[in-house]
Amino acid sequence: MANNFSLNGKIALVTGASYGIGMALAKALAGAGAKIVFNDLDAEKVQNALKEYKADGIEAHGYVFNVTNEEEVTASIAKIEKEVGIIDILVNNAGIIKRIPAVEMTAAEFRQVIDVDLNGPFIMSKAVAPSMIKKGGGKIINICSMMSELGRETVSAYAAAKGGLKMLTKNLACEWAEFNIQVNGIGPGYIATPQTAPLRENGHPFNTFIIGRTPAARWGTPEDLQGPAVFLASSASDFVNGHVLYVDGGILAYIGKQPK
Ligand code: NAP
Ligand code: GCO
Repeated sequence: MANNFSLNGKIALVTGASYGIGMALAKALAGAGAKIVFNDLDAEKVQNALKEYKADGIEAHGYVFNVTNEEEVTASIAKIEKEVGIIDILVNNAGIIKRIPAVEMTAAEFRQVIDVDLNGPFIMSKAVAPSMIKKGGGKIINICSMMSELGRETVSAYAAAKGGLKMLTKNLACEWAEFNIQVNGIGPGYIATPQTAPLRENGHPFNTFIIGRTPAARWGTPEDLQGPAVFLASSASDFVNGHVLYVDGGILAYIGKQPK
């Protein structure tokens, strides 16, 4: 059974993995035997991340490109295939959020979030699929969100993007299953990373709110997502397709605590 979770001989590309959830997922896939490729927008962050991976005994391959730029993505995937090899596992992790009331959000700000969080995963998936098909299969994991299922004030663009990413996951799963490509999602709950730092720090009321709204009564950590990622990246999930695996401490199962 352990072999079913092995990623020995596989090449995994994790987008936006110079820190945060992406780095944790990359480290998990490396721990299961995968060779790690990652990207970021910023060359210095890539260099710093390479040192951090190396300190963990991981000889990662870092690239600088923007997941929303189809030309950059196409050229970078070709470079990766030449320098490292064909990508077996793609984790579409790179993402942004803008917390702005809808009435104040500009169309340009809305488009920017959609571009990174929804168009980016499409562009990346479209770029790696041809080689996966030639190779006989692959795994694509899209990092969705509680906002793939729920809304809240100020995150209209992000919720629209992550809701769309859930449906993109299901659609690509249907379209590429015949090529033995499994496309699934991970839907993290509220995870302690730089992206959520503004919600956790300086006594922000959201911190208490989310702990009360989570049956596990804590913020998640990037490490909480590592096992689910290895599962969806491995042959243990070869008959799982079009599924979003929520790793949320029970948030989506919970109506909320009865006031005392
Ligand atoms: P984060 O700390 O903000 O890290 C995001 C990463 O994506 C950074 O490395 C960032 O690089 C990179 N990135 C952003 N735009 C990019 C682009 N256009 N091209 C390439 N890389 C880009 O976020 P996180 O908390 O680790 O979240 C990672 C993913 O999980 C996101 O998709 C997020 O929506 C999702 N998620 C997070 C939570 C949570 O509670 N934290 C929960 C559910 C889902 P730069 O630093 O150079 O900008
Ligand atoms: C927010 C948070 C969330 C998390 C995550 C929850 O402002 O509500 O940033 O959206 O990032 O997506 O699953």
